[in-house]
Amino acid sequence: MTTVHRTCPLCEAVCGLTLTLDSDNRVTSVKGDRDDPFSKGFICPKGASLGKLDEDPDLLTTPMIREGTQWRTATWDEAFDAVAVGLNKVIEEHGRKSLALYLGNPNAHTVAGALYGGSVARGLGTRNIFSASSLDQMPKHVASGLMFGDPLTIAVPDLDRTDYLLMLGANPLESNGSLCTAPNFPGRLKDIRKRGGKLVVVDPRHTRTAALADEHIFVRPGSDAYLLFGIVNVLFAENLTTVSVDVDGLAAIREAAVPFTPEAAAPRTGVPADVIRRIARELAAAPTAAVYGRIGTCTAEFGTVAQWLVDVINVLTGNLDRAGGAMFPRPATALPRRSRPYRTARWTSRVRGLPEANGELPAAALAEEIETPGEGQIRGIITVAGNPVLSLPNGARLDTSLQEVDFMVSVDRYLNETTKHADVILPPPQTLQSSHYDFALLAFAVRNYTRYSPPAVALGDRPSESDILARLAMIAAGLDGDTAAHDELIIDQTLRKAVAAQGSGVFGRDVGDLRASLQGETGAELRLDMMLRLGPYGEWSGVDGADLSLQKLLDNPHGLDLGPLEPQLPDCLITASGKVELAPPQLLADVERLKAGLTQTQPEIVLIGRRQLRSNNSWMHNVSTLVGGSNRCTLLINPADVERLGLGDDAVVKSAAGELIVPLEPTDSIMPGVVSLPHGWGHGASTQSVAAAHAGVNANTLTDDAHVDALSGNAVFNGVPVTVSHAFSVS
Ligand SMILES: Nc1nc2c(c(=O)[nH]1)N[C@H]1C(S)=C(S)[C@@H](COP(=O)(O)OP(=O)(O)OC[C@H]3O[C@@H](n4cnc5c(=O)[nH]c(N)nc54)[C@H](O)[C@@H]3O)O[C@H]1N2
Ligand SMILES: Nc1nc2c(c(=O)[nH]1)N[C@H]1C(S)=C(S)[C@@H](COP(=O)(O)OP(=O)(O)OC[C@H]3O[C@@H](n4cnc5c(=O)[nH]c(N)nc54)[C@H](O)[C@@H]3O)O[C@H]1N2
Ligand code: SF4
Ligand SMILES: [Mo]
Repeated sequence: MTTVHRTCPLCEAVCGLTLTLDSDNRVTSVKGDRDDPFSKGFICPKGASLGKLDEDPDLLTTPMIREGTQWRTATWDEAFDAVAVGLNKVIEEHGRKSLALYLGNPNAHTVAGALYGGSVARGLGTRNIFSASSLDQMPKHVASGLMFGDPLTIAVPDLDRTDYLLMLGANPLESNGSLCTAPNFPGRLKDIRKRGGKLVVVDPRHTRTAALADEHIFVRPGSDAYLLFGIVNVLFAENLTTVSVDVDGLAAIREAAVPFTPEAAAPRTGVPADVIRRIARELAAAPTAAVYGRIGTCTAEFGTVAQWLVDVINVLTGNLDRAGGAMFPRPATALPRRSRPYRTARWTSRVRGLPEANGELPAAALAEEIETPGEGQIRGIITVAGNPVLSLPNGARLDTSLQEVDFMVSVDRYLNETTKHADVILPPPQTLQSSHYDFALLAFAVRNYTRYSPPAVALGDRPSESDILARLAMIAAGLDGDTAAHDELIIDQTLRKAVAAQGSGVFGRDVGDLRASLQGETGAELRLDMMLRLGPYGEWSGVDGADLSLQKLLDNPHGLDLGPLEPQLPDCLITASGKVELAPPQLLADVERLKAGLTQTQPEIVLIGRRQLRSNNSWMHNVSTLVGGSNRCTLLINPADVERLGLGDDAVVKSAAGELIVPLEPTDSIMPGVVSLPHGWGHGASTQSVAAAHAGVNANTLTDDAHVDALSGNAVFNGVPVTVSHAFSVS
């Protein structure tokens, strides 16, 4: 028996886990790590199933090559050779413009995704870069980029100190939180109330999170921007603003808010005017307060405007960048990022002209870019840790269009709805065979914190996922040789920049000496060590007493608390004015569209999504301990709608994009006129035995790739117009 302590890689809560392994390295128990200073022993059913996940017999353990409709196993050399041949053929025939990359959600959790995802993109040399970000939080990046100058400078609610939390479109009791890294999110919410604070939840559904709150406000899907503008309007009208940071554009935002009186916002949002007024007053009066908006507010028609207004309110109530308000984390690996203010739409997608953001094109444009002939038509695609057939709007269309590509490579654990279209599948090792560091998620943590998990189980003769991606990057770029050279190049470039930067803790030092002192058994570890040392707590930071390094993390396997969030303004701003931009022109321009929507007639029934505690987007439905019970693909619907529409057990749901038959789950917890279907299901044709037995349907048959948030190109999953009618025959 051995005991290992690791970070759970399965969601954004980054819980510490304590696992015991038997002599065959099989997991015999998984518990929350009580000595982790951040998660303090918290664990959820998914983390507890980590061992089951690694033992899933349907996991791929060797590369797979498809020959017609048949799959065969292959050696790693064979598989990489096949990738080189396939990619080069596409490049020769159609050029690099015809290549594409799709990076899925787990890239935000893996070391490989953080350190090598960008290398694959650069190696391909194409603008057809897509990721789950434009199905998720791109509105937050764009709004933050325009307000603060950097799309990764994202303010998170200071959960542990706030007196008042207004939370819109998030359900952390199921999701465990997002763009707000907080293990035991449920406990942290309960603590707000215990210390006499107030929690208000805005959601079209009375969720488990809403049930925990002091107040739940039903809102019409897709209307958060109106509600938030209503609050801004009241703050100005009643002279409740207390701006405590340097801002640009105060007069412009005041002016923009004029049409959005509570009375104007009420019919559109379904929230009574007096409630909007009261929430504005409460936010202004609370000793500290934070507004936090997540998926429900992002994946909507006015996602970017809503995300902007969240932080506008945080500024206007004096809560941006102060304890108990909305604050900017300072992660241990933070290195200087950009020198120029953020811009979007530096290029646009070929077919529909959708804007680039963060160097990516909207994933909602992927299918049309594959289908539409002409120069730049996608002919070769790599997917890494993604299942876009189930996660993209109008996924059914992508399912068809992927059959058209000449060559496809997938880096994935499973043969699934997406990877079945690949020519070559390259499987990453088990989670316990992988090292883990949350490069992305610790930048959104509600406390500054760091933890590293080296592999717990030896890799054997399998490559790590970092090696797989580094190799893909080199093949794509047409480079031969050792992947270690790739890491050395990055280390060299980073160190050169650091020694040349005035004010850096290593200014003027010798790059060779610094390189020689780095520790690590892999290129990824060397790079992590470098980032930790150069970062704000590192031994090369120039800060007295700072001594963070990889070795220190290895010596502290339960992780290290780096203290509560601290004010970061104005140092973290990269805006042209050097101030917080309250009224960026692009956002003001979209307000005109928003205004027009105030009086538009609304569809009778709209679809929203939901997340389920024992599920993880599309890919944890093959673990028997997690499926079944409440974890089912059903359509939540208000009983009044069931009666009004004369529905039975199942119903036909139709949208502009497609149609489905789904089992109904009538419940008072959802607003009349709103139905909810979880995404990630639809495993009917799956070769994964458990998932196929709990197939469900693909919610993204109904969502529409034709509609995106205008500013970010983000997919719209919430507020999709549908009709629901009686299903006559059910097979
Ligand atoms: N209707 C609707 N659709 C949605 C959403 C919604 O709310 N409603 N939410 C959207 C959001 S927020 C997101 S993030 C996307 C997610 O969209 P995707 O990222 O496309 O989908 P996932 O289901 O997360 O797929 C993860 C894939 O990675 C594989 N995998 C798991 N771990 C690893 C690993 O360590 N390495 C590798 N290489 N592969 C791994 C899994 O087998 C799976 O195939 O879905 C979006 N789609
Ligand atoms: N167990 C589990 N955890 C997960 C995931 C999972 O699939 N399962 N997925 C992970 C991923 S990829 C992400 S991005 C995060 C997301 O984390 P969350 O943002 O917390 O996502 P959800 O749980 O879907 O909660 C979104 C809520 O928004 C509500 N909503 C829908 N439309 C609207 C609207 O127009 N306005 C408002 N105000 N509310 C609306 C929905 O009813 C729902 O309760 O969760 C992550 N964690
Ligand atoms: S909450 Fe998230 S990080 Fe924590 S154990 Fe569950 S899946 Fe893992
Ligand atoms: Mo997500």
